[in-house]
Amino acid sequence: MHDELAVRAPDPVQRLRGASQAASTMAAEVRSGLERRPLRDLPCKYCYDARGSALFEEITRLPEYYQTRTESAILERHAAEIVRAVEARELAELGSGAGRKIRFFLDAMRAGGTLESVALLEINEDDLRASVGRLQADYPEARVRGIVGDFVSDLPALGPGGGRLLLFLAGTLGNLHPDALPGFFRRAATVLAPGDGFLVGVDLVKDPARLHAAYNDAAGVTARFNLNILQVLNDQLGADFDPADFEHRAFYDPQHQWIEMRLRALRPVKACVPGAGVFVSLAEGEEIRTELSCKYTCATLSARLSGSGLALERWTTDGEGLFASALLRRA
Ligand code: SAH
Ligand code: AVI
Repeated sequence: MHDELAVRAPDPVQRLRGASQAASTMAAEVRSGLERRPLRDLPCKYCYDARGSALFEEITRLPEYYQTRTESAILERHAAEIVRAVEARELAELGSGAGRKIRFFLDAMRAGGTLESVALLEINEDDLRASVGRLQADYPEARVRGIVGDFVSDLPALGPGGGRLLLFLAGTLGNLHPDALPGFFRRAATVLAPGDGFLVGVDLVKDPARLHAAYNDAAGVTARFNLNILQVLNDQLGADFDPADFEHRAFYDPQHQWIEMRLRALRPVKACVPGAGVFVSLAEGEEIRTELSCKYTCATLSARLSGSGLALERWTTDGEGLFASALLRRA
């Protein structure tokens, strides 16, 4: 075909900001996190570069990491009822990652003849493009689009709701600070029309030993996932961290009912992060928090919903009470 006659299909993936804006947002967030006292922290969304996303996928297959297989079993059993209850025509997913679990819903909607469109909102553009491509190939009857963005600030990019089932799986909600949940739920309600559904995966409070094992796996994959964030700072902000100067630490805090993931300096560390305009000097034993993974009960999650415009309609758990699927409805 002559070049001038070639018609290019519109890009199904929308970037909300250019590379330089994304880089300056990252620089500002990393800087303020590394300057925070008494505990420095790094936003866990920066764990997910290509290597971090691949390591997360490896985590999902670990024997200790019960979350993925437990949630998948719940969704496999209940996806069709949920799709019918919400009368969904559009599926939208926040932090879609490898985009596998959404297929339970797509298959149910296809079987019911209601599938019209799919929207994925994900920070990792490569993962997002791969997922969009696979879903386009496997569900050609649906309009599939991807949005490269942050589910904390970019929900409006999904556009107005109506026949929408919004998915937020894996317990990723737990990676937000609990105090951020009411605001997050209020913003989610603005992209849902009355009657639309919001299905949230919730990792439940449980035996601390079980939680400890899930974040301190014997094969050391979670440790590599955690340490990778330093490599992300090296690659994207020109930092000079040596990951060998740090060790992975993850522990359950029963008072806050969350897992904290941290990096602990094994020796005094001096590092420069030129892209963020910050110089870091850490004493031996000093820690940087890299992730919170909050665990909930039905009661503690419900308390965060109050005043958000969303109501808990259904709470489905596995037989062992490890994980829950919460169906919220826009009132
Ligand atoms: N939904 C998938 C993946 C969960 S892992 C599953 O159920 O297995 C969390 C995903 O959220 C990753 O793909 C990560 O890149 C994405 N993510 C993390 N923080 C994000 C943010 N602030 N905005 C958008 N995506 C984010
Ligand atoms: C994506 N998120 C729900 C995972 C979690 O369990 O909080 C990320 C993770 N961190 C360590 N292991 C897995």
